[in-house]
Amino acid sequence: MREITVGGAQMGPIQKAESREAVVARMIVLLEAAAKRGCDLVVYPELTLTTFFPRYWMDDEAEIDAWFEREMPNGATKPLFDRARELEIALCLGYAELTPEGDHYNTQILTDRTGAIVGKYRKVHLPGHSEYDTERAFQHLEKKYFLPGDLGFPVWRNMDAWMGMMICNDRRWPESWRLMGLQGVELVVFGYNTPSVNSQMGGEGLEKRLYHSELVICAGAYQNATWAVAVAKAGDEDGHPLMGGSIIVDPNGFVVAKAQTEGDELITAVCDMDATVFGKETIFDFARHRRIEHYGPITAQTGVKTPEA
Ligand code: CDV
Repeated sequence: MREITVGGAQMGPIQKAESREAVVARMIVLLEAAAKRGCDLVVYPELTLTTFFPRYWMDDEAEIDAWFEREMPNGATKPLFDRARELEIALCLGYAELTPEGDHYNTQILTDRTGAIVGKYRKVHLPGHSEYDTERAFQHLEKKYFLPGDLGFPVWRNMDAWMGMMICNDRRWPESWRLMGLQGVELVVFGYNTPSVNSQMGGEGLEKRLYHSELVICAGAYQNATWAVAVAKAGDEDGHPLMGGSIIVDPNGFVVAKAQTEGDELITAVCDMDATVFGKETIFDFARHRRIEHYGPITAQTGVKTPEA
């Protein structure tokens, strides 16, 4: 058995005025709880350190850049990294990254148990729009504030397991999962900020939004015989509700732990990496069963082309 005890550290709302230091203090409370429950790895949400700022239209470059981190760890997050190192707990957390070249990404990092960063992922599937959209109930400006990720979907050897990362909207795309599945991924970790309301269809309802999230995570985990840890930032951020529903899913696609609140809440599960082996060697033995001669359009085209087009 190769057991890793994983903690999903769901974060409650972060208001626009809240400082990174205050958020990090909350993250450390969850980290301490994770230590008590024997966690080896703790996963935090997408853009953990701030409110979900892509809902706000901003033109001023300095105002935009204030939401971004120029290095990781930095002054605000050092206490988290220090405490994690003392507790020998690996971390995964998302943040807005501003590179020395001036590029902006929606980023997530993975550390080992010594606090060293072993992996970095930049969100590939950016949802939303780049221009102000008068038709929406609220804005979702990820395409304005971030570049699409340029690092692909790698996996990393960490704690004797193959780990991969994605961020939020990536979970809805089977391609994200498969690219890591093709590298033998055993544990996929990610955070999300999903509004409780569909900005383009107010009547959709929270239940359906939670269902779709769980559906794609369970399917991705099953179809690639991998564990998955999905962690929300949830609750009401300055009048903008985000859904909770953080889950840990096993390689058979079953939910083994689920958050019950929309606040700071730790979910945990003991995940045996060897539980991925059966699926990988039987129904999802890719080498034996995949038929790549039919898959060309998946990388050759983006939009739909009906046969008569
Ligand atoms: N932060 C996100 O990527 N949110 C999207 C919303 C906009 C649908 C998501 O897929 O949850």
